[in-house]
Amino acid sequence: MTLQPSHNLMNVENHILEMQNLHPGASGDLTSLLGDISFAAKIIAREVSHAGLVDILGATGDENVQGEQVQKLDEYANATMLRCLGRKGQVCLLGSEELEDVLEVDFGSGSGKYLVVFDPLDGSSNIDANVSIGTIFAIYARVSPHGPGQLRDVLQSGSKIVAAGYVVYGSSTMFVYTAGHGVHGFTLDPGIGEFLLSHQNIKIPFEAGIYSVNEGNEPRWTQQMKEIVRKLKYGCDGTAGKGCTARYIGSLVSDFHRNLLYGGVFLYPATEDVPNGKLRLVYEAAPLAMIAEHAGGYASDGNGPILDRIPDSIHERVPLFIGSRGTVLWIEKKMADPEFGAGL
Ligand code: P6P
Repeated sequence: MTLQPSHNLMNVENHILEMQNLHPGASGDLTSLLGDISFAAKIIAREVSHAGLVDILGATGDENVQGEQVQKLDEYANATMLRCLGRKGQVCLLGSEELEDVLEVDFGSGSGKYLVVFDPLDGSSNIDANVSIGTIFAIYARVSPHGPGQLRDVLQSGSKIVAAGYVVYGSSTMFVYTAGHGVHGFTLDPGIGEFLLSHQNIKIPFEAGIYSVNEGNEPRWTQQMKEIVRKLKYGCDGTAGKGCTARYIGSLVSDFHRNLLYGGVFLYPATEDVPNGKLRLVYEAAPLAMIAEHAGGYASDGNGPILDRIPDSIHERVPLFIGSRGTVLWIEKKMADPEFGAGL
């Protein structure tokens, strides 16, 4: 009897190493950086798992650069990512959604060739209700010369992302990433402290069976957006019952992860009062767009690919339509049609 590959236990570190072997001459810096991120994820997962048991729930009373209440777990996750990343000189810059400015990193070597941008704990307003939350990250190669990183290293389009991923702290903790060779998911076994390969080469269904949007914002949508969402409910041919089912957790990583596995589309449109949408291009939309596209999906700002957008600032917000390729392309096409929804 021969051992079948499917019987092999694969942890995330070994998987990343296998991905590195696809790049002869790779220095190993990206591999060790991804390993540092998965290490930070395990530490954050431990704190999230017993947040209700220690006095870490609730807000710190501070506000972050986004003007949002900083939850103690937010602070802990941010500090953990900063402490774990770039310890070995791989990094020239770190950018956190929780920090106003990027952090130049130069542990003396000044040669860090990568930078990491991350949202340390997205969906944190759900923490006290024990709703699943997540960490989002993306790794870029620097464009500035030797020395500490510079702002222009961050203001690159998502198409330049070298690796991206997220951690979802839910009924189980999962680490999902791509380094350009498929999207792969790992489930944390807390008993051994390892992320084990559980979802190899994830592919998102071409058409959405789920739509995720905050319908409470509907009164502030354009007529066109109202008609787009109506069509999603009734099926694109208008037949009631043939459309998508609604699922909205209010935690981007959780909504995205479910749609990635089952097929779905997440929408956060611009509204009259939030003309650029709510979600951040650098810290949320671009990393997830990289994942979506490498799983066969698509991400749009309503006009074109999220991955083509070059940020003007590190906290720039964008409308976001992400998930099943066929459905997101249909939304983009309808948004380009000035007649669509006009008669309502
Ligand atoms: P709304 C959480 O605060 C977050 O940034 C995302 O995780 C989530 O998708 C979105 O905001 C929810 O926003 O306006 O629907 O509560």
